[in-house]
Amino acid sequence: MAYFVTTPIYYVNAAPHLGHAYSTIGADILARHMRQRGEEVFFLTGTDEHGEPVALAAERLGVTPQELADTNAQHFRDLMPRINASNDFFIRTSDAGHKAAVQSVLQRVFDNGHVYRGMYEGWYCPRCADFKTDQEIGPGDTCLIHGIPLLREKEENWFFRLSSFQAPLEALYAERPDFVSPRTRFNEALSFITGGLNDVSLTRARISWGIDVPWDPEHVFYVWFDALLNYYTALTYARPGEDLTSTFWPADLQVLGKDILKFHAVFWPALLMAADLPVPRRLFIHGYLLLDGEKMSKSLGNVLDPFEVMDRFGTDALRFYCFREVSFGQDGSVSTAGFESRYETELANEYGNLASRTLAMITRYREGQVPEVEVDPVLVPDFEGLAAEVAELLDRAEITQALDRVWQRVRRLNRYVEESAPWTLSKDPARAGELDVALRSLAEGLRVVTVLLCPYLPATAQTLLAALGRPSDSLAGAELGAEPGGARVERVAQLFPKVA
Ligand code: ME8
Repeated sequence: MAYFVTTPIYYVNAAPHLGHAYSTIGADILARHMRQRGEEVFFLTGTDEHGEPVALAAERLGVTPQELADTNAQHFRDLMPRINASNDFFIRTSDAGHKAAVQSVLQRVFDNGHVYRGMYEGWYCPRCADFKTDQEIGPGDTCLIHGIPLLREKEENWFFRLSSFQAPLEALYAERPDFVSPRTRFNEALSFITGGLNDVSLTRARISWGIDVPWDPEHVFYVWFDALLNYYTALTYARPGEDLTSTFWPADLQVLGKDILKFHAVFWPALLMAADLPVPRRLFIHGYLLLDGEKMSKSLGNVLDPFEVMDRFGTDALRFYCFREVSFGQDGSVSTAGFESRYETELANEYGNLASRTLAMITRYREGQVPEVEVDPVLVPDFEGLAAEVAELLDRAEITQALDRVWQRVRRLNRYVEESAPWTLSKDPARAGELDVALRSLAEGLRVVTVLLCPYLPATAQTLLAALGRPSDSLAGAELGAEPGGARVERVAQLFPKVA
């Protein structure tokens, strides 16, 4: 089956920070898991380059918007291999293919009668690139997200008839209770819709950094419509000569932060309906990573540099930490101290030691060969149904819960090492059979948890599966006893060495 997963496309008004890495790693974990299940995956990420947020930042720096976009798009592109994101394409909204597809989809929206000319007057946040409704205005006419004064704008624009999609959107939410999750976000989006929808500006006349409106050369498209369409347009040109929309549209899962809920859960499905296109299957809305209790953001300047974190702890540790520490879907605090503590107690001591002890004992007591015996029945119930449970959780993008289920088994295996005490068994030749069972069970248990950890810790897991002599990462093999004994193992260097 085809599986299409997306991240937001990030503004190129500044360099990437941990918040961007977070969304991307979340989507990557799901993409990798689906590949393990044998699905045909397309994983998309990229950059949002038009509109006021980028134009203003370029002006402040004294460069052209295109120059700023080129520099920062490259930083985002560089982030992807550094976080080991397995994206199949990286879209830039300044790509010619994107521009052409945006013009054609929005021309269809126009031809379908969902666009009219009108006067906009109201409050606008240039950082959000958003026209604010009354509920979205803070004290003293400020932006609730950025805390900056809102601008009073009055301009003649082309409008999108969002109001006429109120009933279709209500029907969508009634028919598809899992369209948006977690549930709180579903309710929030639905109450925005039932509260009454106003028409929204589709174009801007005052800004030139954008995609030209085909039916009016004085206007460019409002950046949000240009940006939202990336999820669809990418499929039209990512593989030259191929139209991937027939295989991958509608998207199976769109991952995004709660700051952009309204655009994705309200504007986006309405826009697709207006263009006669199917709406995505699910949106998963995650929370904010907080630093010192505040949202980490470029405008607040309190960002944790993911490159620095990875230099110290490694990419896998960053991937693990973000989803272990903060439940995906909720807000949660991250800190350097938190990184250090989880790295040491969980990655190095619980998982790393389990791996090195298992490999060392097989090397020492059985000359590097996993005994060809059955797995200890005492462990079987503890692993029963685990892979199916993980798959079911990840179908719902419950990344933290799935990881927790696997980690419980890492801990179970550590207890098993203590219970079976292979070092004692090894001293008594009469207990060689028991030692065989213990070593085989540890190797097999370690293999199963490692297959399930592949999406989270791709590099470490691959190294370890190879060291266990069973390199396949297929989810079908994530059952205790799915692989026979007899593999030759190799010792590996410490997986999570001490951090200076
Ligand atoms: O909004 N915690 O781009 P953006 C968690 N271009 N996630 C965070 C985060 C944090 N502290 N900070 C940022 C835009 N993010 C638009 C999107 S999509 C068609 C256009 C993540 O660069 C999170 O996914 O401001 C959030 O939704 C996104 O970055 C916003 O990135």
